[in-house]
Amino acid sequence: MKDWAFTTTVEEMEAATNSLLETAQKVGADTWQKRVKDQTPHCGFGESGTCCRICSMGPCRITKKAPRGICGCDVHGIVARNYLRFTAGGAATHSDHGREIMHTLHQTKEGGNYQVKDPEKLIRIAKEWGVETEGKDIYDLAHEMAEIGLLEYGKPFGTQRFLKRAPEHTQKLWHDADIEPRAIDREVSQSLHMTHMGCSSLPEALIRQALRAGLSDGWGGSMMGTEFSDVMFGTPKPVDTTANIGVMEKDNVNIVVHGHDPSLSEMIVYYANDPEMIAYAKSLGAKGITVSGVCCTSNEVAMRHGIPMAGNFLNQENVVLTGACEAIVVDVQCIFPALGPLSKCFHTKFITTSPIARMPDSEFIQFHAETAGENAKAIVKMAIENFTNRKTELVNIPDQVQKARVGYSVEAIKKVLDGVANSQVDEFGTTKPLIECVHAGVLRGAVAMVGCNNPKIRPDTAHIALMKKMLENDILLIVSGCSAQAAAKAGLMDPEQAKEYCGAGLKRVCELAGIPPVLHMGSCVDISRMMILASDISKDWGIPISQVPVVGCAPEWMSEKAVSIGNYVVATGIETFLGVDPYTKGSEEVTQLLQGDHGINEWVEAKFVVDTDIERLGDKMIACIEAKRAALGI
Ligand code: BF8
Ligand code: SF4
Repeated sequence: MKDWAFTTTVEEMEAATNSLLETAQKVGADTWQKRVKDQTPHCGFGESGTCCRICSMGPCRITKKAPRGICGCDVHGIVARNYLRFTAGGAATHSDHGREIMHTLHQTKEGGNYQVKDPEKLIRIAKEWGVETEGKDIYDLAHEMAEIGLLEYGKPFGTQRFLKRAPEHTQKLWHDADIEPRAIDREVSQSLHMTHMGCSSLPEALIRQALRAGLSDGWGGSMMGTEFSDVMFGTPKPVDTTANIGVMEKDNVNIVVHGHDPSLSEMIVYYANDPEMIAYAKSLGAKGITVSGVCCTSNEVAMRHGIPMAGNFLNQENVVLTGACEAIVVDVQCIFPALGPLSKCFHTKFITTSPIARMPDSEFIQFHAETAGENAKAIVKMAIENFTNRKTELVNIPDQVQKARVGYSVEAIKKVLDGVANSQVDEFGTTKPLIECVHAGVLRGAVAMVGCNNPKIRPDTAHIALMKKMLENDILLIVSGCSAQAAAKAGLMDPEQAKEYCGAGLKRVCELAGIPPVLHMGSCVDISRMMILASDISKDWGIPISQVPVVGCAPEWMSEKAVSIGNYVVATGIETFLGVDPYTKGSEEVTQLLQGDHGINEWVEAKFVVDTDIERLGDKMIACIEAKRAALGI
């Protein structure tokens, strides 16, 4: 076994959390750790997906004695319907985030709150979409592209524009399986329609639609979210930052941004750096202003500005429990309603900003693209003025920080890996150096590790254990979402230290390219970046995506978004490994469709592998990568 002495272990992180839980007890605050106990054991029908409440003749629960619901639907129909609804919720959520980004793009103007920071990328996408760019003002082009992008949500005919980015083989599989996503809203609506009482109960049809709805997210809404965020806020490049709870600073005004949409956090970061604001903070006794992040909003601003990452999903209460958080500012998704009452136990302002995520016990400052500057300034000011209300006796910021290098967009990965081999690079670089490393066996393959934390798994243990196992086996990691933050908190993105613990091949690649062995590709909508990378590798290599030694993994997932992601990753031809069951075990038929050799595997050349034993899940991932290598004869 390797010596991972430099890393912050899960045990150390837990000890830090425990010291914060002592404060919680002192102030009488409720925490998720306690609520999990209150909710355990969970409902067995819910867990196996065998409860139906989509009409008021029910709820119907399937047992041996009662094998059908009142309408006659069997367990397979009920489980598959629940699975499709789960997917549709996620596809809607990611895609609506993408839609907000397109609306923001429509508001861009020279000298305005939002501008075009990567005009080359905008022009590149415009050309891809067949939009005339010659002689056009960049803002006219941005607005035109925003309108076209918004039509992807509701256009009456045709399929998603970005599907053309996939290898032809993949496009053909999608076409033949009848899962090419049409308008995004249509796929979500149709999923709800199909699962309405008295519509589909045939598992195969429901699972097919789950793949299609997932694809409308990954190759539609999420991809637009990612690509046009890059256009407005810049395409990420490698940048050094820090991670874990110790990034909060005792003597500074601490503003924590949480959620997903970078439109808000970009503005907060901008005004927190405003000399006028810093001077104001100093006038009230602080040394400065520290913005740090939680969840995917954190990933967005870390990737583009090196803003430190305070923690991931199950750390969101911890930032308030430090007693040093002046404001936690949230936009949408993955925000615990618990933050309202929790913030009331401290001086913390809990500021909600989106009509999509309204919560009790918060201060609502609606964020509009037109007034974003004023809104952000008001929020930063409110946080500064709250500094003097701190209860100093409650302040406890555990001293845990790790260095992390982040910012690996597809563009950045291609660029840095050109340092490893002397391949010919075209205008935007190629994935050939990466392919050469995999071909030669210097790298055995790659794992795209993504997703959340879930109290069903000791937080971060699965992410970190699996990552270590992969690194030791010369398997490169590309990561996003809360998985990325788990890696950063542990120290696995430290480019100096983490490489020491890799297998010899991976270590060499890291040294030559100057990269950490775990590459932070962004937030969860940025899993679309991984799809583009996989497609480019497949095209450059000349083999289908399903033959590339790459697998996906979400070991601690919890949200509907994660299910939608799982569907589009698998549908793109990437075998996907889950450490938490997606509420399908109640139906053998649905389980076989998703996990067997003769279900979705026959349509898209990949399937799900579910194993709640994390050690075994890791072994299966390595075996899958090695089997792909053997099949290629490498
Ligand atoms: O979209 S990984 S807990 S923060 S859902 Fe949420 Fe899961 Fe974190 Fe980002 Ni993704
Ligand atoms: Fe029960 Fe059928 Fe209504 Fe579902 S749709 S609640 S199974 S009667």
